[in-house]
Amino acid sequence: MSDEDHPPEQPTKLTRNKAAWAREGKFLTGRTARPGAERLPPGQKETRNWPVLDLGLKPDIPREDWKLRIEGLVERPAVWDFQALLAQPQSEPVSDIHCVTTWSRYDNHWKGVATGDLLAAVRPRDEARFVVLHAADGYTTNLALDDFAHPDALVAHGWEGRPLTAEHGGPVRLVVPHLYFWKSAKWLKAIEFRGEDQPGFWEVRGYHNRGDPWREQRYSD
Ligand SMILES: Nc1nc2c(c(=O)[nH]1)N[C@H]1C(S)=C(S)[C@@H](COP(=O)(O)O)O[C@H]1N2
Ligand SMILES: [Mo]
Repeated sequence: MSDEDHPPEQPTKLTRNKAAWAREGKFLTGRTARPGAERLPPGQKETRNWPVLDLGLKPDIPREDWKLRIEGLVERPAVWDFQALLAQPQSEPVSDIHCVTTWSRYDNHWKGVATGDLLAAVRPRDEARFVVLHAADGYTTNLALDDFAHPDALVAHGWEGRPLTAEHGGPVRLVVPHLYFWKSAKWLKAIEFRGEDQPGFWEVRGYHNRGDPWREQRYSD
């Protein structure tokens, strides 16, 4: 974790509840499903609205002030402002959200830079195996490089034809739809490429290191 990551010191009610759920295995059904065979992963329910879940700090970052550092084990480290983000190839994937608290939301139309295009721009070195996402509220989450590079994953600034709202992590968040949504860091400020894994905010509080909803990887054992 870099010196700049300062998650809230006082556990909130939500933080305490979610850590307790991890200890108890709340929401686990014991079933598994194959992606493609069923649309809804085990233990999930479809919702039509879009719940807001975060640590409660809600940074308010104007697009003009937003910057993304892309650093660590890459050939071409970069700092992108919003204009630089828009100058990259833009993708508009459609994907489902699966939150570990059991809601799923279908058919989200995103706009942003596919992680594959970001990787082509910064060129991870051979030793890079993991990614840590750093957010403006002090939140962090970790991904294997292969999960970060998933064809549906993107650095998103738009949702349903509009700018991504601040409550959902705007101006810019990560979206990694094939994993539980806690891996999709809101208010993204840095992407760090590493040789060693480094569990993030929820991963050190009992959540699964990978978080595959199809295997119901909600919590670490
Ligand atoms: N920066 C940041 N990103 C975050 C979080 C957070 O607290 N801070 N919470 C995660 C969790 S637990 C979930 S379920 C989703 C919720 O995203 P939403 O509020 O857009 O639904 O954001 C994830 N990304
Ligand atoms: Mo979550």
